[in-house]
Amino acid sequence: MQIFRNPDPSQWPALQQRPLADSNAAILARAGEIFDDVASRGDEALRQYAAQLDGAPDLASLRVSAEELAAGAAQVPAELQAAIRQAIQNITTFHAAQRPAAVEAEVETMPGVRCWRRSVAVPRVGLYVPGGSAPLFSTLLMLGIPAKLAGCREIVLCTPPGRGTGTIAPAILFAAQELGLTTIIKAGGAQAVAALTVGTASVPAVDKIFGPGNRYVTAAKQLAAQRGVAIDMPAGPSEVLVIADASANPAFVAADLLSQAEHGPDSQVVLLTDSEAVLQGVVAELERQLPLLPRADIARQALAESRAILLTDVKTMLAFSNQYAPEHLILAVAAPEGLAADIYNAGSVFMGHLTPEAVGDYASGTNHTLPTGGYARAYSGVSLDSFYKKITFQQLAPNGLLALAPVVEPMAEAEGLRAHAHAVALRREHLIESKS
Ligand code: HSO
Ligand code: ZN
Repeated sequence: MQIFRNPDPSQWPALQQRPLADSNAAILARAGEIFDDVASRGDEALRQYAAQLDGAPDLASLRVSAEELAAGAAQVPAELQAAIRQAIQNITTFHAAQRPAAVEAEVETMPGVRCWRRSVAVPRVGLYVPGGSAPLFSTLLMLGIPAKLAGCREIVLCTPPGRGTGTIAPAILFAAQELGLTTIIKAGGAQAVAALTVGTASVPAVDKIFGPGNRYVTAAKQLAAQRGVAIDMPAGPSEVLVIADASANPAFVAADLLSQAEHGPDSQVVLLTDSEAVLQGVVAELERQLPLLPRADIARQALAESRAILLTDVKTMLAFSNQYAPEHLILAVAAPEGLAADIYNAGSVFMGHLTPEAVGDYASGTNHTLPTGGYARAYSGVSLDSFYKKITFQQLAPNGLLALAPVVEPMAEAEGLRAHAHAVALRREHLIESKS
């Protein structure tokens, strides 16, 4: 880690820089080519990319069959099955508590003018779950559970076929089976996002696309958004910021930093502490724990770009953190409850010494699809809300129309929109005539 001691606030922005995503233009251009190809050749293009990019030639079908789903799911060891079931239960419990009222309280804005709002599930959603070196079946839980709870009519899961095998990781299939997802497509990368956007013979088009992915997936989601398909949020490399006071356990803090670092070489890890002893303890623990990890190479690259910063006190650390707006914020302090109210930029917060980020990544109940890259300044993580939209309704009684006419008519005239004024005036006159 790079170490800084009491940097002047004028230096903070430089210390808060995320690793730069290089050559976004080239990636966007390539994603655009793939997009157009899938739009014109459909399934044929998906098969070709599966062979070319995923190393999965000769896919019998792009869809996972019911037999394949059952057989794959059955391969998951009993202990992991039980763990996944418990995680599903916790995530379901937390997200079910977010259920909005189907119809919100009706409001009478003026006598005879009633307005209300309904929460309606996004009808068709696409869930993207990355494969690759570590198939993150936990991400399927984080997306699939709220999609099911919201009552989306069609849920399409896309995940890349395995290299050489063309199969999907058993844990992903087991999670899909537990959630009752049946439309599972063997497609990854930009081509999967393109297929969800335009639709192919095997892949239904959807209204909103969720899920993390590599830079091609992220670029393709931008292209999907340009074509009118909604996306969950702009995605970037994962990140954690830890605030540690003198009460922190350096081994715990190092383990938390490493759990972020092992995600990818571009993961961002930031340690803030007001204790020189904790700073040195964490650095020593990182050196001890790092070589023990199977993904040590990845974690080492991420750590090389990461920062440990000594600051004077908790208030200063919080100010730094709010400016940085971390995806994950761990409060490794004696009394985290006192700090919660002062946090205004963060994706998800982990309170106290016994609450590692890893529990939220898998099973505490909160969602792990969170805003990165500073987007926590204005975006929330995925939640049940992400799978709903709100439709507003209004209905006027005669007295309502008569009350609104003298409001709307002059406004419409002032905007030069005579037809608007007329639509109200006609009804007003009709009411007055029918009364007399
Ligand atoms: N920390 C990741 C989520 C994850 N961790 C999945 C383990 N598996 C982004 O929030
Ligand atoms: Zn994680």
